[in-house]
Amino acid sequence: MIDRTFEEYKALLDEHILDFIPDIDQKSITLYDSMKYSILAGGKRIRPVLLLAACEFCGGKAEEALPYACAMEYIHTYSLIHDDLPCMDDDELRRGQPTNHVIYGDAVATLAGDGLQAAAYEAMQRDMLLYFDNFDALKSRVRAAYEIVKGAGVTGMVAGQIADVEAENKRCSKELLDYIHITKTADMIISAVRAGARLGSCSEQELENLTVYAENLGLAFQVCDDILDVEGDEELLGKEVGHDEANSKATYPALYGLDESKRKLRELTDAAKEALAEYYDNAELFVELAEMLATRVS
Ligand code: GRG
Repeated sequence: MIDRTFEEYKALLDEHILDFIPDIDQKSITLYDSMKYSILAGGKRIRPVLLLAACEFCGGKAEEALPYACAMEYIHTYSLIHDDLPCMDDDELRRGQPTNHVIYGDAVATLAGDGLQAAAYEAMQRDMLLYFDNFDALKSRVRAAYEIVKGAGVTGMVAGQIADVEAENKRCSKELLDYIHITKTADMIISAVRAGARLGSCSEQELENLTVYAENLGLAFQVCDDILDVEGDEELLGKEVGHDEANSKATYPALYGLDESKRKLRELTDAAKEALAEYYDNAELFVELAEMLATRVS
């Protein structure tokens, strides 16, 4: 049962966000500092909050899901650090702060991303080691970790990133655009929700409904990001805008125009909400989050 708000889950996450980074030797303190810099730079924490909420929605305890929620945020943060590098999107502003490589240089920023990714896997594996004598608890943790690793992996986020890089300055079909958006962005949102559901020992029906919600929310998230890159406020967003057009990126507004992109965003938001309609009194957080995203662009 979800009985906390988005802000309360975020506060719980923030309180523990550094707990699962291993104690680092003084000789590699620069690595720790650069990882910490981006982790504490002020992300919205949407993916880990979704994970914690999905866990409680299905009957689990958010506190027990923290290693997985933090792992999710470590992976997401690594992907942003790498995406901002000069060899990728070459961005100088992220979460309202100079990007990691602007502060620490390209080599350290690359390693900060690598370190965060490794810390994510270590956090989940270390937690699993604690449950060898409880097969049911171990099973849900192994399943949750698999959801996360798969969403972040070479058929998920990394596949989306390579397709995105290769689509730059080229004509992009609608089919390819959907592939990029689903893999690069939606898969991490789907994996957050599914991992949380697994940790809460979900029923098949709950998993199915939550998955449909997350598929629609994930795509809506990227369509919203595309629209904000055209008409968003740089100060409010904490990152540079106009980058997609300048880099000839494949985006919804570029292929469909702004009006049609906004119509699509509304359609996806409604479909996300509809997927959880039968849980009306327990799904408020999910519904509000979908609506909050859609209203960011209106
Ligand atoms: C480098 C393997 C690799 C992947 C990078 C995340 C990503 C893939 C690219 C970032 C490009 C981008 C802006 C995608 C749009 C969706 C997205 C991931 C936005 C950032 O997520 P938010 O808004 O960020 O949740 P905060 O900072 O709040 O965590």
